[in-house]
This record gives sequence, structure tokens and C-alpha cells, in this order.
Amino acid sequence: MVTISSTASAVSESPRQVYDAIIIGAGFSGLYQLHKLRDELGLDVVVLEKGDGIGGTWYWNRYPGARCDSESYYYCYSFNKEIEQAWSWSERYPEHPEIRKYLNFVADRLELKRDIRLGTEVVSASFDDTTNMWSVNTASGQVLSASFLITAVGCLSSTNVPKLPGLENFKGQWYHTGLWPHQGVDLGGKRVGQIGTGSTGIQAAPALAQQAKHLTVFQRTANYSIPARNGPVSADDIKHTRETYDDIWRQARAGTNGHPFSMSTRSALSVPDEERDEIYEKAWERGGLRFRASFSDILQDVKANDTASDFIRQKIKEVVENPAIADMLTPHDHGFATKRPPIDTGYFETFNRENVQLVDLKAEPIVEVTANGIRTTQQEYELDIIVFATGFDALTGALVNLNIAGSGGHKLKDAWSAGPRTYLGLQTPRFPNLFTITGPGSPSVLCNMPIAIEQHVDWITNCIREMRAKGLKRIEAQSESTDKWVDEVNEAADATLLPMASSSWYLGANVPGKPRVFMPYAGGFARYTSICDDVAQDDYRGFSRS
Ligand code: NA7
Repeated sequence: MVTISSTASAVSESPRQVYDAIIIGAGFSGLYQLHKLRDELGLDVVVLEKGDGIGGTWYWNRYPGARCDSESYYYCYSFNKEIEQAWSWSERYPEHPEIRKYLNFVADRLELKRDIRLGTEVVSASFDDTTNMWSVNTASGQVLSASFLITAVGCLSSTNVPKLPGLENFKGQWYHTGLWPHQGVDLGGKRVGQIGTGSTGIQAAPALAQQAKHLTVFQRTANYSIPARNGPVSADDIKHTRETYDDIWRQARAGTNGHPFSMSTRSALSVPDEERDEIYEKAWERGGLRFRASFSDILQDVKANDTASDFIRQKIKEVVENPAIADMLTPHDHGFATKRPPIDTGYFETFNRENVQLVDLKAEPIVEVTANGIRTTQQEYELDIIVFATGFDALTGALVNLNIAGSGGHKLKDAWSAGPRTYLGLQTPRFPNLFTITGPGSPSVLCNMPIAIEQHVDWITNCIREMRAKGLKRIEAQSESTDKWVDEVNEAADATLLPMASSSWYLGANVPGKPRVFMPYAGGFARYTSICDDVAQDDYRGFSRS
């Protein structure tokens, strides 16, 4: 790192710091990107992290019940054999403190923390066409610059709190699950209202119901969910996993979603009803995201999808004792897995508890928050605490909020006003030397994240390595290749049932006013990887370099 004292009076108090690369965010992606650029390429790199600790998404998401829906043995890095063999997970799905512990373990092993500035919020960044350098401003007035700017800000980090009239009058406390207080919230004896029944709400409700005196769940859209079947990981499981990691990673990279299981090759419509039910029953008992791999066409064919959706609807009816509540909890407006499929630990069973009430916001929309609770068109629900499990301004929110101005002062906010426009999810035209890890237009949230992150970080690292070897200073996605890629992202989505779920955050539907564009690349992780590799081998086809 080189420190140059600024002579400009406006910034004379703060040192100006020049790096080869600045990375924003110290979650899974920022940590690995730091390691690659610093330890493999020998670059001067700094990570700027808003939180007071590392962990990214998992630094902030600490709500009761928060755990990962990918299984622990593959929700981790694959790039380092020693780390892989030294670490062991305690549960099938890691809870948020264990994920932070893991990331701290990795960061300590690789001595990453010395190059991470915690409590450092980036408020804007701009590109200088004459020097080909990025200048980054922090909330505390620091100005840093670098040849490369890499955003590692996560896909689900910009919280979405709906603008409910009267919220400012509420006399109790309210929290968003994605910014849960680190000291926890004492729910004992409290009347809690939870808004939202996405993956988060489905994880949180059973835990909130156990801790609170009473829980009211405000549901706008009923959701499917598969039992997680969480449990401890045995010593035998750990041994087996360690011995078979090479196969696990090979399978994860070869698949559609970065999970180490393959999709069935059989159509749901090709088997007799009884056999199909047996297959679903087994998948239900095994639990987890793998349920959707039961047949090849659950996400391709409406009739095939109906078989999975109907199976889960029937399960809801069997689990929920009150038929009227079971009806309210049963989704009819979208097919299974066309929205992000949640997994749960006792979600539907929670509605059999005496201290839990379900409010159907389609039948009685929220009118306002009052001093004492939430008033719908039908009645007022008295509450001490409101929990917003209302999701995120996914994929684009955290990036747009960085106030990035590229070549000629062009704003990212304007470039994406009609929806994100990227080449391979990695770059946007007129934003040279800016790379996004798991950005919109890449498999990102449709994939097991660490696998998607490693592929992006490896690609970016190789790209920078090659540029330096050739003495190149600038790389920028071409407009034409970007237009083609946007078309390809749309075509990939249209080949599936994914765009049919009108309330899906994949489409930006949960944030009022957000353009309706299917954001992640749905063509499959393995296919995406081979496209990226091919582009690199073909002299970075579609990018301009100088
Ligand atoms: P999601 O999946 O976006 O879910 C948010 C939930 O909040 C969903 O049920 C929404 O209903 C509901 N919501 C959002 N705004 C409102 C308003 N204004 N009123 C009532 N209800 C509302 O977010 P999650 O945090 O659960 O999950 C995000 C991802 O994190 C998850 O998929 C994993 O990848 C990890 P809607 O369905 O829009 O009608």
C-alpha cells in the first residue's frame, strides 16, 4: 500500500491511499477475492467493510432461526485443501453464528484481516478516464483509489422495509430480519407481529412462536416449503465428506445450481402416479432443496410442476389441523420453486400452536401501523414488536446504493434504470475496471453461493493477471456484447417457469417501482462457467481492453 498526502484542501485532513484493487465487502466473496489478488497475484489490496466484523450477509442476518438452506458440507470454500480438511460443521444446515465462526477461521488461517478495514462504509465511487483509476469515498471522509474496483456486496444485503403508513407512530419496537440487533431481542411475554413469509419468514416464525407470548403472521403470498430435516452431523459423516470432497466439488460444478446432487433425468409425467408419489414422499422425508431435483421438468413444464405443487399442497392439508388455516397457507398463484423455494423446521406445524395466528393480507390488507399495532381493513392487531421479514432489494439494491459513476460520470443508477444490464454479470458498459461478484446476469442466487463466488473470483483474478502480464490498464464490457447477454439471460429465464411467479424477488417484484426484469442467469451454472471460460480463452471476447 502506498500512502500519498493530498495537497487538495478539501481532503487535506484525510490521507489519500492508492491500491491496485479495492474490494467492497468482507463476506464469502470479498475474503476469497482478497486472498487471490493479494496472495496469488501479489497486489496491494484493501477490503472496505461497513460492518464491524466480517461475514457479509451472515454478519447482519441474526434473526431467530437464521441458518443457511444449502447444506453445511458444501456451503463453504473448495479452494483450499487444508481448510477443507481442518474444518467440521456441527449441523446439516449451518446456523448463522457457525457460518461467522467458519469465515473467521478462514480469515485467520489466511491472515486476511490485516487488509480489511471494518466499520468503513463506501458512499460513492467514480472513475477517472485520464488515469484509469477508481476513486472511492467512505462515510468517514476517506478517499482511496485503485486500478480495479470489485464489488463483493452480496445479492441480498439491501433490506426492503415497506413504507407502511404510521410506522413512525408505533410505540413498540420494530426490526428487519436482515438487520437484527446483535445483542438479540427479548421476545419473552411479547406480542410479536411478523410480516412476510418468504424463506426468512418461514425460518423465523417457528423460532419466534417459541420465544414470544403470541405471534401474528401477516401473509401476503402463501408459500411452499419443504422440511429441512436439520440435525447434528456425525463423526462418520465428517469423515466421509472429507474423503469424498473432490467428487463433491466436481459434481457441484457440473450441475445446474452448484449443489452436489444431480437433477433426475426423468420427467414427472413419465411415471405412474403411485411411483411419482413415492419419489416425492422419499424426497420429502430426506428434506431440503434437493426435493426439486426429483424430476427433470419441475421447472420446465407446467403439468410436471403441478405434480410437485399438488403434493406439497396435500402435505399442508395433512399437517395443519385447522382446515381454514391450511387453506390460507396453501399457495395457488404460483408453482413450486418458481419463487425461491424455502425449507423449514416446523413451519406449517407452527400454525397448530395456540399462541399463533395467521392473517391473510390478500383478504384484509394492511391499512396502517398504529401506536399499538397493525390495522388491516378488518381489525387492529395489538403488538409489542413488529418483525419485517420483507426481504431485500435483491441483486441490484446494494450496488446502486454505492453511488457509482463510471466513464464520463455515467451513473450506474441510470445505466440500470430499466433493469440491470451486464455482460456475464461481471461488468457493465461504461464502468471500466469495475467487476461485480455474483452480480445480476450471473447464476448468483440460483446457485449454491460459495461455488458461484469461487467461479467469479477465479475468473476476475485470471483476467487481472492476464491484463498485468500484457501491460493493459483498462477493460470494459462492450455495449453490443452486453445487449446480447441481456437477451440470453431473458431467453434462459423464458425457457423455464421462473418468470411466471409474479411476486418473485428474482423479478424485483417485492420492491415497489423496481423494473420487472428476471435478474439472475437461469441457464445453469455449468453452462455459464463454460461461456465465461470460452470468452476468456477467446481473448476476452466482448470486452474492450487497452
Ligand atoms: P422474500 O423471499 O422476498 O420474502 C419477503 C416476504 O415479505 C414475502 O412473503 C413478501 O410477500 C412479503 N412482503 C414484502 N413486502 C410486503 C408488504 N409491503 N406487505 C406485506 N408483505 C410483504 O425475502 P426473504 O428475506 O424471505 O428471503 C430472501 C432470500 O434470502 C431467500 O430467498 C434466500 O435466498 C435468502 P410477497 O411474496 O412479495 O407477496
